[in-house]
Amino acid sequence: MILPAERLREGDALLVVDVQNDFCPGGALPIPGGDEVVPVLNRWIAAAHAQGRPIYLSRDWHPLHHPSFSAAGGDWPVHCVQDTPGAAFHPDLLCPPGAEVVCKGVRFDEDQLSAFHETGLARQLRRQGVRRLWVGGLALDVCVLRTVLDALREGFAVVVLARACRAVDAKAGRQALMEMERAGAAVLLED
Ligand code: VGL
Ligand code: ZN
Repeated sequence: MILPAERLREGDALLVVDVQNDFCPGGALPIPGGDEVVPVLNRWIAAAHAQGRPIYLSRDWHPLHHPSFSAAGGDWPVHCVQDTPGAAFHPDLLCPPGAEVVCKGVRFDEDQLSAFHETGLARQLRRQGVRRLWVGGLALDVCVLRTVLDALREGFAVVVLARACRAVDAKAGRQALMEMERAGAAVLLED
């Protein structure tokens, strides 16, 4: 087994997507096995922190009236409302000092499924000299997919930590992995 610390290099950063209570079992929009990504991601977070690599944690951070909610004609139940327990990161997720939080889904007029969608993240990463992103989190077939495709479009190399992701829909999750690979991402199946 190759440890996370042996893989992260200069120019690498870790991006953890939406590991929040509402996306875990018992939450408002539970993803099967969503909480199982936490111990896997914690190993990567600890390694990145120990090596001084940048760590970014995105969070879905919706206003109370958000266009993605079904009451407004959107696809989803009410979830990840700002400052509610459901919007908090999973309590076991490591959030080391220096980790940056990226808020997404804050707009009143449209959803932001990608952590890059009008958040300024690409520019910030370039400013820090980041060239490659290691990405895991929730949900594989929704926000991880959109985030990874945007990262590739922005010119970053991407490694998807498949074991650190779970999908809303298992079949869509497998398709998402193939789509990200086709777009140029590497998919890491072990660790
Ligand atoms: C997400 C559905 C709605 C996600 C966010 O983080 O994957 N999914 N909002
Ligand atoms: Zn959302």
